[in-house]
Amino acid sequence: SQRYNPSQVTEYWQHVWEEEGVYDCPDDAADPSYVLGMFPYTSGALHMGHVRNYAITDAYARYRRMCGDDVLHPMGWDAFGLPAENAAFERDTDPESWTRTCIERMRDELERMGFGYDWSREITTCDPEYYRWNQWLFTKFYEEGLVDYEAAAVNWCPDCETVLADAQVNEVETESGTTEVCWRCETPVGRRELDQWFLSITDYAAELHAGLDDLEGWPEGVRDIQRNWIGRQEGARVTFDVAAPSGGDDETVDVFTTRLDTLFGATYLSLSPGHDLAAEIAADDEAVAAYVDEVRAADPGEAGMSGVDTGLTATHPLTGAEIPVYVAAYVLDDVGTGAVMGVPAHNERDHAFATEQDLPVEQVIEPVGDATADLPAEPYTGDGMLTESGEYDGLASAAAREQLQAHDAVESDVTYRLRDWLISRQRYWGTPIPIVHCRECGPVPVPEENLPVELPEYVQTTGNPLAANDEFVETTCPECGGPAERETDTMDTFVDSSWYFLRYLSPDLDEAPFDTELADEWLPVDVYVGGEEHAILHLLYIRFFTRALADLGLLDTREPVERLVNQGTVLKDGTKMSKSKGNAIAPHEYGAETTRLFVLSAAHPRQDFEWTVKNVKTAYEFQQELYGMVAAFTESVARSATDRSSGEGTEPRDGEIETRTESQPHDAYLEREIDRTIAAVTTEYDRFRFHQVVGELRRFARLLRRYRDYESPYRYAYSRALRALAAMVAPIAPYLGEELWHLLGEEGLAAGADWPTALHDVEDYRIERELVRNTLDDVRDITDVVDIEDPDGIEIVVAQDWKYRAYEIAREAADDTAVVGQVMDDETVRDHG
Ligand code: ANZ
Ligand code: ZN
Repeated sequence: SQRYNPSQVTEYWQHVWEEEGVYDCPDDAADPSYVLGMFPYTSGALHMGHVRNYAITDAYARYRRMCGDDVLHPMGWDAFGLPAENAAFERDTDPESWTRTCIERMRDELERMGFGYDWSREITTCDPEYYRWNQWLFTKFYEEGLVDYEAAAVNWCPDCETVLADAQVNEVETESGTTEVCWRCETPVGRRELDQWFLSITDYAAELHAGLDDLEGWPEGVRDIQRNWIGRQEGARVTFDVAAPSGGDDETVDVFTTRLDTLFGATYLSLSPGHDLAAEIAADDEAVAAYVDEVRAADPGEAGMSGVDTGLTATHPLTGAEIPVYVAAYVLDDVGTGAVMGVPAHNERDHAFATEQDLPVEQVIEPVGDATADLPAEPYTGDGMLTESGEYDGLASAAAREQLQAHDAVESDVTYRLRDWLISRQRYWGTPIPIVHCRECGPVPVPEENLPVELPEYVQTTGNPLAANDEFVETTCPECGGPAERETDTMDTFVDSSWYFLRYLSPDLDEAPFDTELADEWLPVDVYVGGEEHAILHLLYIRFFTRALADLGLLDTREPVERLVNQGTVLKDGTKMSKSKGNAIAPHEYGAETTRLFVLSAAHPRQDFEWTVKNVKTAYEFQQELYGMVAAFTESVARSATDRSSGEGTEPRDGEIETRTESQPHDAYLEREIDRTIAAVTTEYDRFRFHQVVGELRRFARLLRRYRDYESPYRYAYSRALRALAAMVAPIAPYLGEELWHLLGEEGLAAGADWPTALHDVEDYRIERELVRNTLDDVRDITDVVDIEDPDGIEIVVAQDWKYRAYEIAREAADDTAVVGQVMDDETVRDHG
């Protein structure tokens, strides 16, 4: 029989599709459908993770296109970043040349995989035409007050010689406890004090948090990760009076607490080293000044439970007691109010600090129920019943938190764990931050007409090549015209990817980063597919940017993505497939289409799966099977036509099939099965369950084969079935689909074929299908549908209409060919009614 030769057809169809521009997306779309995969970092090679990611979006885009939508399925390059600088360094080239080479290679690989993109919309973040808009947006954000320039103790990677965002610091377990390391090179992270640029994502903390509840199209897991990252905490703000330091005015200090019920147990107050009052005290107190400096210079964790007594006292707002005021490193500058009330009896850190500093531990919460306390040796951190708390004694913690809010010194408050986004990077290969530092005017944004600030040619240095480039640095102030210096920090590359999905809409627009009207038409992105590792950084930043852009009046939408799909990992030999582990398989090793088919049929997109050659082979054979079926059919049709005209008989030959032109009663069953399969496959595509699509198609092919072997098929129904099969497999295996379509005498599947439709109402079949699926495990239970006894073989008693379905069930349950005979035998069926 005929063999399908994938490598021969791929190039041909690739060419045809390109000629016909089947992936071009019109601007004025009647039914816009925006299908997006996270654009790749330009590392130089496509890996199996990319292939899986893009196979998912491509299948879905093709499916929606066949359903009649105008589908936008674009691709671009996340092209800035440190690895290109490192690669350039190692290869003695420059980041730009390296990146361009990588892009060429990767685009070629994507095309050879048969992924259908509208390449006219390709974007590359290292193009000045792109990053100019990063700079433009930065200056708009600056005008809106969404940009801060602050001295900050920052995470510093000594190996990458750059600042790291909080989310780029990973905690790893070592023998000496947990260590914070760089996410990229795993070097232990140090601390530095530098002037840094921040984007005020915290302005949106409340909205970003609340919005998660409505993101029903996002996996619950990702929403939870974002919720935790934003870290909303309900609590209270308590105001303490502090006696004036050295003759000044009296002060108040606000603390934020989640445990207002422990207020009576506060035995000291502690300020962070960056607190305003700490600075004020340090001005006159050498010991405090020395301590603050020491902490600022220290690496994270190094300061431990150190602290310094300021000699001042604060007045407890309820008891009137005077309690000491400390400055302590464990109190963080940018959390809550930067000050805490110390409750050693009920908080771990306060307990540790009190132990170190010899401060009193006063229990004010009694455990209730089974809980026990071991005070003062250990803090009791649970809720309980109040004691030693005056009129609040005997109250439960929750009730006390509520009632204490009524006090004048207390105000209910909410804080967020989320920090502002540090975007400064001391590296070359990124978007230059468009700021000029003037001695007179301070930091001044580069005016719009002078954008982009282009990257100068690369010169290799240690540290930041921009800072070493005098020609780049030396400039004049846009405000006063005096001598000034250019900012040499570049932007975190996550800025580039925070709005790239908008640039695809109008990639060549010269007046603005994107066309607002088009954005309102196309957004939110209907489906966004990518790895789960982006749950916080990228996927939070796009939500922040979208809101900030909406507030700038550039967008209507406040949420960028309606539906999010996080694909699982491709494993090999039980571990993640990767180049560094030496277990990677190149995308083309087994042929583009076989790989796509296998990757999509292996598991639900969300799940991890194991790469096995056996299963790759199964995918390959499935292609052959479908091709063989269609080829045999079209040959036999052609043959019978010739035979008729030459007056010969119509005996079928080997591998060919005889067809009927007259319908018989049982052909209605096949018609129904075609409808049922279309309905099922449609549902599965809608749900991104491509593995179930393949499952349905396998089942369908099996049924067609049986139908064909049982009696010569009814030509009309059978060819309809094969056409539907070709159309339904096409989103997943586009070359094969197109080839089958062509064999069947049709034209241009990818270029505009409609999604197949059921001829009859299929609601019943859907119910039937659910029933069958739910009961296959225990087929004996569905006595109302099939009555099964089990002597040697299995006997199945079914109504006429159900016989093929019953066959399916029996086969899956027992895989016993004896059953087939029985079920297929109309006599048997009729005998049992
Ligand atoms: C008093 C108290 C008593 C607290 C108690 C807790 C337990 P968690 O603990 O993660 O839920 N806090 C507030 N601002 C801080 C800062 N700038 N640096 C370090 N710690 C700070 O976070 C809430 C608690 O973190 C707050 O509630 C506060 O300590 C501490 F039995 O106040 B608590
Ligand atoms: Zn100036």
